[in-house]
Amino acid sequence: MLLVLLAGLAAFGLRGANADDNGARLSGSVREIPEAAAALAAGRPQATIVRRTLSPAESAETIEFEVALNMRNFSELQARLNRGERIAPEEMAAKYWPTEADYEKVADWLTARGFTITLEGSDRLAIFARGPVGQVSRAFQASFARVLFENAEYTSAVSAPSVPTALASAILGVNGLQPHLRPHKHLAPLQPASTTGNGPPFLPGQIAHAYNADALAATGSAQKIGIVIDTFPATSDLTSFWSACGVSQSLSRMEFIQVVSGTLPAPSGEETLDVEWSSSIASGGGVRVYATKDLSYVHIDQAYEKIISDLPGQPELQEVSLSYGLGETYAASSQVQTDAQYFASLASAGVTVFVSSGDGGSSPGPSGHDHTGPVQVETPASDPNVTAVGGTSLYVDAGTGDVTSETAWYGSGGGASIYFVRPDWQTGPGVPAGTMRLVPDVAAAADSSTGAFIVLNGHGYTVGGTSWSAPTWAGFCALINQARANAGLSPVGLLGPQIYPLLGSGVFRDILSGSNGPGGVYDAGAGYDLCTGLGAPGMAALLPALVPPSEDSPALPPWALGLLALLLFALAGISLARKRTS
Ligand SMILES: [Ca+2]
Repeated sequence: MLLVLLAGLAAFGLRGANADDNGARLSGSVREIPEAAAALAAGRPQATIVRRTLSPAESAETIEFEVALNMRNFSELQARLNRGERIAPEEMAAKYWPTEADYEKVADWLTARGFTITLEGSDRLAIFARGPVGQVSRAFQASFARVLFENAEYTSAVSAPSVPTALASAILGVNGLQPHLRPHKHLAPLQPASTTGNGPPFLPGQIAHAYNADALAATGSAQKIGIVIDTFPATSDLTSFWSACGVSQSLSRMEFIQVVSGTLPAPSGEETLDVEWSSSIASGGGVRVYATKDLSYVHIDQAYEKIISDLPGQPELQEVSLSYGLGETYAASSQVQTDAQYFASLASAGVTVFVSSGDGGSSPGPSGHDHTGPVQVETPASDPNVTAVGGTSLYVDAGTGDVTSETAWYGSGGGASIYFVRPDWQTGPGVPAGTMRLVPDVAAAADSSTGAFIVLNGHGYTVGGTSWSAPTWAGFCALINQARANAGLSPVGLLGPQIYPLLGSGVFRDILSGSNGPGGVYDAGAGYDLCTGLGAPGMAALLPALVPPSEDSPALPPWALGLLALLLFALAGISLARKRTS
């Protein structure tokens, strides 16, 4: 009986595989990869095909992939997000997230092709699955080859996948078929260092002073900053850092969520910088680290899924900091669009996402750490539903710690997106003409030569990169959101529509000089610029500007209202007494 059943299933599987007409080609799911000779002729470092035929062992290797589904009414959703609207998960499910019917149809097809579904998102944005390379190649009718990229070899698709025509309208793309395409960390190399007086390597208190945040009452209390990165920092490094920097923070407020199973890599700097700095700028708040084991897009997207599904139970999680990216011209368009659906979903929930703009200036190469690429911005910083954070070179007075000069850092990523149209809120003095989304939105200290102090593996280091400015901004946002909560306001949410109207009002330190060179094509200048955005924060002015008096909240503080009530009561009593005596 069992054998008959198995034979029947096998026959069904075989018939199904042969019957698929895969009439819908998903060209945006992969990027073309030239043969080695053609790449050499093109003269730019990029991925190349080294061998077209896979060994049996390579074909049998497991590959993880993600079938992303199309959201509905996306332009309507984007228009609402641009107006700063919040949308409840129930409405997202009813109007915008993919339908259950589409989801089931695609999931059934994957299961019938023999794939193991590894994660199903509550938002139905993607189905994560895995299977042997040979099986993926047959099901999606895509060719795989050995590909060389950044001194490592990968098994990657070299032709676009296709799916049955009946599924075409449901599917945005199949991501993960080119595992050599992955973002890089925005971290400049580490140099041994110890703490000093005012000046590099900077400590969180010195940066708070430089950005006028040191006299604020808010500490980020009842806020949690989400960090997505491949691994966890060592808790002993966190406590050593807080101690060395005089920061009052506690491990009890640090939460470590392993998104992808397996052995996590050892801490290497990025995870440590992100957590040490966000937890110190907002020393009264918590941090939730989502570890993805590596920076493959399929795993990073699983972290976004996890955050979105966590939100109903984690109302304090209102800021997210991401310190990685990849040049837009290197990325597959379906991956960029898939991530756009995640960022729109996070914005709909009022989560402010900060993304480092990159360390390769106006022309990041494949590694992201030099200026060898074409003029381009990086994804996901270019997404209109995140706040792109650029970098500056910061100099302070050794005695007072007051800022003496702040200029654009030559590594600061900036320019115009090739994927995203410009949101209507991105306007103001200095914003150049054009129709595409501009990067960055804001900036903070990032230059590694005027860098940040961190403790890694028990030792002190100086680091830099926009990986520093992004968690700094996430910490500042936690202060803003705490102040908003105290005033009875919802979290600030998507920052763009809130901060561009403030351009020219003095709440930002306008960065006037420097460029994102060497060879950089943009210069800093008056107002908005493509190196530092609106500028660096002046928190003592920015925070109140983002905490307006609400219509619901009383115009007088509670003690004044109490006094007023007592006074009225007393007057009423006097009036009553007069009536009685008259
Ligand atoms: Ca400027």
